[in-house]
This record gives sequence, structure tokens and C-alpha cells, in this order.
Amino acid sequence: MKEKNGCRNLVLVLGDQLTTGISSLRRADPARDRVLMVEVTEEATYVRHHKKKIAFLFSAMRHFAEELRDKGWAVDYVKLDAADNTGSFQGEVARACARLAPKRLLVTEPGEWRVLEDMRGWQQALGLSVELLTDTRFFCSLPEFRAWAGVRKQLRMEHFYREMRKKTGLLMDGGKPAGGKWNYDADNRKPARPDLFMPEPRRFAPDRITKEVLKLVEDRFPDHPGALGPFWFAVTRADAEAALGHFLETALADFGTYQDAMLRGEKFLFHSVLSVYLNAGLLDPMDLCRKVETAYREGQVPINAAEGYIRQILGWREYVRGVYWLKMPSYGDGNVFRASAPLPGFYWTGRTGMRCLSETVGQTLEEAYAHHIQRLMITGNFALLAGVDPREVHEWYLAVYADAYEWVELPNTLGMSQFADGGLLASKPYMSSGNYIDRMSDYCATCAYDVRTKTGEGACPFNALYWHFLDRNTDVLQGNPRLAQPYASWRRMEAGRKQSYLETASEFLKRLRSGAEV
Ligand code: FAD
Ligand code: DLZ
Ligand code: SF4
Repeated sequence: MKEKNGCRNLVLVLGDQLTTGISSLRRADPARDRVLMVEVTEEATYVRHHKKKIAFLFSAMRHFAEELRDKGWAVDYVKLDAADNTGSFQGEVARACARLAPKRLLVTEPGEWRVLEDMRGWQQALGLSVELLTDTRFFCSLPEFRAWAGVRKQLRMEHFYREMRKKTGLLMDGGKPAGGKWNYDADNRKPARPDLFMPEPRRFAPDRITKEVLKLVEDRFPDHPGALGPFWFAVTRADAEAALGHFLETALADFGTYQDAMLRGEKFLFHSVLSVYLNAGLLDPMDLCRKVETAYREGQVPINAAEGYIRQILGWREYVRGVYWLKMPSYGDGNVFRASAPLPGFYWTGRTGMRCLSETVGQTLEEAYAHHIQRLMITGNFALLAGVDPREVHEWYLAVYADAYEWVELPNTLGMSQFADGGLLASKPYMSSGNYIDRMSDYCATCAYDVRTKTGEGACPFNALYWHFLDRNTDVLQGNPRLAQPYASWRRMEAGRKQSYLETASEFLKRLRSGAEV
């Protein structure tokens, strides 16, 4: 039924805007305005999101609606199974307009181009004044990033990061970087030993709201990938803060040192598992970075850990967002290698004899989580070497990770991991033979393939695929100075050995593309 006088502003809060600090809520007045939050099928199915990701988001949204009500806001919350739920943002805004007759819609800009384009049409489609507000949850505004990028031939994260350090004063001693160096990566990247003490992320038992959501997701999305249980994510700001505190105490000190390590059965190592909360709005990146700096200043963690961690948030996270909005919508079409193979079926099941992949995909399906080096150097590396269509790779990453929204996922996948943008984001493709994986993990010891065998039956597929990739993409890559050494080795290699690499890789790709289990 239509409200008599109508509300002044209707404030649409999206599922990844769960903070009272969001610009739309800051512009509004709880006494006169109304909040709208909606669970819609379209958002859950435009890619088949992991069940745990949908459950996390719906539960966090429902808890946030409660928090807002406790703070005095009037909230219209539309559950997925509500009668007449139209299943789309626009449909639900239209229904709310008919109910509430608002004078204006306030919404903070969404994190995906697709949704922004949709919203840009609402004013006309709904006959309603729509005000899109800047998302202020980032260190670097989009105009600021555009200005930084505009005067450069090449965009490099490291340069951007230093600007951000200077701008925020994070880990700065006057005009100088704390400890004397900007970047401590040289002290990082040690392989982990299985006998190290491994911290675990803080886990939370599902409450009544989460249990209701888990049932809903099981009923409504039975064919989506991934396991629903055990479900242990924080779904409130208070619990996300507790998870952050636990990370600072138990894992941050070794974050840098073992940042690139991988171990069987150790899904998290010294990673924070906080991106899922940061990206949904349950944690504030500025507050997080300040807490990490304090831990360093108080002598609780070494500089390589604090700097390494802050660089991920202040550097990489901000940088990929800037690139996304600078280059969309064409960015998503990048495919410099013209790769066209379908994504192998084992990305959805984990069934493969390649231990590194079965382990990474397996934990992804269990937890909707894999750490950075697994995403980059296992699933990403394999898809790159196997010539998989980058769009398919992108859709997989967007679907299976609980922290995935296009603004952060697309540049990481298409740019950093698949080099599909031709080198805008990364100065060379992140690719490796089995040797790197063997050095940084214990996967190879229990693999059906032998990492030391280079060609022929039983050889680690990464070994031959590495050379096949370089050979078939010579036209694109041979001028890249960072690949001068591998191309020189390839040119020097004895013809018979080259042939054997190429034949082994072709044979493997044929089997892979036939759908046979590899
Ligand atoms: P930690 O290792 O503890 O790192 C700390 C924080 O730094 C993270 O929580 C995250 O907020 C930030 N961070 C680290 N690396 C990056 C990066 N490259 N880009 C942006 N932020 C970063 N991250 C996402 O948040 N969402 C994604 O959808 C996503 N997709 C990715 C796809 C690929 C192919 C690759 C290679 C990386 C992707 N990343 C993505 C970046 C990174 O892998 C995750 O942020 C990280 O694994 C999250 O786990 P964590 O919280 O334990 O991170
Ligand atoms: C990811 C997601 C899902 C699965 N469902 C919803 C939803 O029902 N309602 C909502 O407001 N947001 C959802 N989201 C997050 C949106 O996809 C996200 O806000 C946009 O993609 C912009 O980043
Ligand atoms: Fe992966 Fe090759 Fe090692 Fe097997 S041998 S785990 S396929 S790198």
C-alpha cells in the first residue's frame, strides 16, 4: 500500500555497502528517510556464485538491517523469498517507489560497471530523481587516480603505492619510509615448513539469522558451486573486528615471510582472510592499515610484515580499483593472446591428478577462499598456460570467491593473472613451470605427475606448457625485456628437446580439451 505523504529520500544500500559510514547513509536522516535493502535473484545468478558467498552476503545484509533499525532507521528489507520479489534491483526499487513515494533515491555508486550502467537508466525508467554518490571507502578517489594515471606512459603499482604512502603518512617517518626502504619483498617469499605453528582465522558459529539464510540458499541455489558448511564467516561488524584483532595477534608477524608459501591442508597459512569483510563494508581499510602500523610501532611485528600487509591494501587494492574504473567497459574484452579454450571441468570439481590444482580448487569449493599465491600461481598460471578464454577464467573467479566483486576481481584476473590486457597492469605474465610450485609448496611430493620429469608420460604438465606458451605467443611477448632470458634459453635449446616439449604440451592440451581427466 502507498504511504500517504511519501518519504523524502529512499536510500538503497547494496550488499557490499554494509557500513553506516557509506556516503548514502551519511547524506540521509533517519527521522525523515527510509532505507531499502533487497535480496535479488539477479545478483546471485548473473554468475553462479558459490553458495557460501551468497549465504555470507545475505546474512551480513540481514544483520546490518538489524543494526540500522537499532540505530533508529526505518528499513524496508526484501528477503529473497518475499511474495512479489521481482528478482532485480530495478524491479525492487520500482516496487518500493510505488509503496513509499519517495522524492528522491540516494545510492552510493556500486562496485561493478554492469550495475552502474543499470542505475544510470533508473531516473528515466522510474520517473524518479536518482542521486549517485561517490564511494568514499577508499584512500584514493577515482578522479585522483585518473589524474595520477593521466601523466604516465606506464601504470605501475609500486609508483602509485609510494604516492599513497606519502599522501596518507602510513609507515612514514617524516618524508622517509619507515625502516629506510619502501618495499621489503626481498625479505619475504620463504617457503613454509609443515612443522611451523600455523594460526587459524577466527571462526564464528552461525546464529539464528545465518541458519535461516543457509536453509534458503540450499533450497534456492542447489546447483551453485561450493559447500555451504561448515559456515564460519563473521556476518557483523563486531565479529569482523574480532577476526581482525585475532589476525593481528596470531598471524601478522609472519605474514610477510610466508606470503608466497603453499602447504597441503593449510588453507590460510599466515593470511588474514579479511578481504571478504573489507569488500562487503564490515571492515574499514583505513582503520585496518592504522592498526597494522600501530602493531609495528609498538614492536609487536617486524617491518617486513607491516609493510608487506599495508602494501596489499594501500597499494594493490586501491590500484586495481583505479585501473578498473579507468578502463571499463572495454577492459573486460582484453584477450591479447586470443586464448579461446574452455575452462577445464576440474575447476568446478577439483578432480585432477595435478595435486596443486586439486588442492587449490578443493579448498576453494570448501571455503570460497584461496590465498593470493594459489589464485595467481596455481589456478591462474594453469589457465594462462593452457590458453583458456580469459572471460571464462574471469567468470570463475567472480563466482567462486566470497570476496569477489568485479572492481577488484577483474583487474586481478584479466590483468595480473591472465595478462589479457597486454601488460597494462603487470610488466610480465605471472607464469611458471613446475619448478616454482615445487619450491614454494609441498604439493609435488604427492602428485600423480613428476615435477622433475620435463617431457613425456608422467611429466609435470606445467613444465612443457610453460615452453609451449612462450613459443605460441612469441609475437606478443618476445619484445618484453623481462622475458629476454627465457626467450634466449628457448632459442638456444637443442631442436629435439624443443620438439619434445611442444609435443608433450600438445598431447596434454588435446587430452584436456577432450574432457578426459588429467
Ligand atoms: P591477505 O593475503 O591477508 O592480504 C591482505 C589484504 O590485502 C586482502 O584482504 C586484500 O584486501 C588485499 N589484497 C591483497 N592482494 C590484493 C590484490 N592483488 N588486489 C586487491 N587487494 C589485495 N581480492 C579480492 O579482494 N577479491 C577478488 O575477487 C580477488 N580476485 C583475485 C583473482 C586473482 C586471479 C588474483 C591473482 C587475486 C585476486 N584477489 C582478489 C587478490 C588476493 O588474492 C585476495 O585479496 C586475497 O587472497 C584475499 O585473502 P586475504 O584476505 O587472506 O588476503
Ligand atoms: C553479490 C551479491 C549477491 C549474491 N546478492 C546481492 C543481493 O541480493 N542484494 C544486493 O544488494 N547485493 C547483492 N550482491 C552484491 C552486489 O552484486 C554488489 O553490490 C554489486 O555487484 C556492486 O558491487
Ligand atoms: Fe603441480 Fe606439477 Fe607439482 Fe604436480 S608436479 S603438484 S602438477 S607443479
